[in-house]
Amino acid sequence: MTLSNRDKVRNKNYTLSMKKTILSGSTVTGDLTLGNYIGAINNWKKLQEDYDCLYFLADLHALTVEQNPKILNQRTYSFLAQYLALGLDPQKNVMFVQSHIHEHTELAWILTCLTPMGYLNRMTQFKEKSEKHVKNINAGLYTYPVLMAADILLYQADVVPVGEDQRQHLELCRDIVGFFENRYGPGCFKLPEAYVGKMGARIMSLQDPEKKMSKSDDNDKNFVSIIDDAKKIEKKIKSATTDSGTEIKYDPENKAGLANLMTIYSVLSGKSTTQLEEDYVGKMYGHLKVDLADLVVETLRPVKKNYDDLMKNMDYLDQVMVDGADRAQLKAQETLKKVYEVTGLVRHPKKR
Ligand code: ATP
Ligand code: LTN
Repeated sequence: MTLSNRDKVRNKNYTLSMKKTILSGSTVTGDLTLGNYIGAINNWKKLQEDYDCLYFLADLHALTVEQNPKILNQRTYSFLAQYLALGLDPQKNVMFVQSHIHEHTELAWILTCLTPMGYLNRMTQFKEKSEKHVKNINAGLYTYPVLMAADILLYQADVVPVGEDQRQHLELCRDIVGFFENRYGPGCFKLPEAYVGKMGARIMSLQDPEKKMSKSDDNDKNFVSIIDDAKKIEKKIKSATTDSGTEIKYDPENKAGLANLMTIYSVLSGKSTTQLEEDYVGKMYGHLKVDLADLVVETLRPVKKNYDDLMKNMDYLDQVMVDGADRAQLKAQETLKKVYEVTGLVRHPKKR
């Protein structure tokens, strides 16, 4: 499969589009979970109709924790197939792999030199990840949000749809624009806004509803991966931790586990949590779990089928990567050129 002529024309006009630009990505670790789907990719899908969207695979960010090289390589293809299987359209969106665009790391370095360590010290994700990976607290884990800022600023993104956990990184990105402009003046970057969905911005772990569902969790009972088989999904949802009460009521403070299941149910079914409370009057938690398991299995069944088909077509995945990288790089080069000019770095004479 290749891109249509219509799309090639669109690519050419890419930088002339009047639409706002959306950019987001996901670290290439584990497999995408219901949390990633509900908190992020479901929103990306809705936005692809009305914005110029760039969705990428953050493989460089994955290196901040130890990776098996062979698995990282395979997982990058698997992630692209998961994005596509979830309904992201490579004709409507620019989909690419972060490490294919060297401008990300170049801009990240320039921004690193402007970012005070005090700001990085405040990042809660760094604190959490360094507690989890005590034997590998590397400088990349620390400067992770600066690379993330470079990802966003290179493409002049207006809006960045993320889950709640990334809001702090977005705020830092906006601060970094300020540091840059104080030193070099305005004109290189847009100030991006975070877009955090109203519902499901923080899906919690199934066994420990006090912490967020995370795809790199060591205990796989804590998450449902979007490519888990039906049996696994049923088992994980039915064994999710809930309190010892019986009334089905949406109460995140006192019934965190149940509220989490109801949030998942609500987003996937389109019913409000109040509607769910009414539907389940007089019923037990077990009833809700059985229905939710069915809903999740049915929602993910076509995703898994698409995913399996895509993984048999590596040439197509390569093609999507190449097209995405070509389109992304045009924009990235434009921004980096401006940055080189204002910072006083001499552009390679043949690349001016
Ligand atoms: P890791 O375990 O490797 O840190 P993760 O599951 O936290 O991975 P990311 O790659 O960091 O996932 O995030 C991809 C996107 O999914 C981000 O926009 C993030 O905010 C969102 N996201 C991640 N976890 C959740 C969650 N539990 N609920 C809602 N959104 C989430
Ligand atoms: N850190 C993000 C992944 C990510 C990202 C980005 C998201 C890397 N670069 C730029 C939005 C914009 C995460 O979700 N863990």
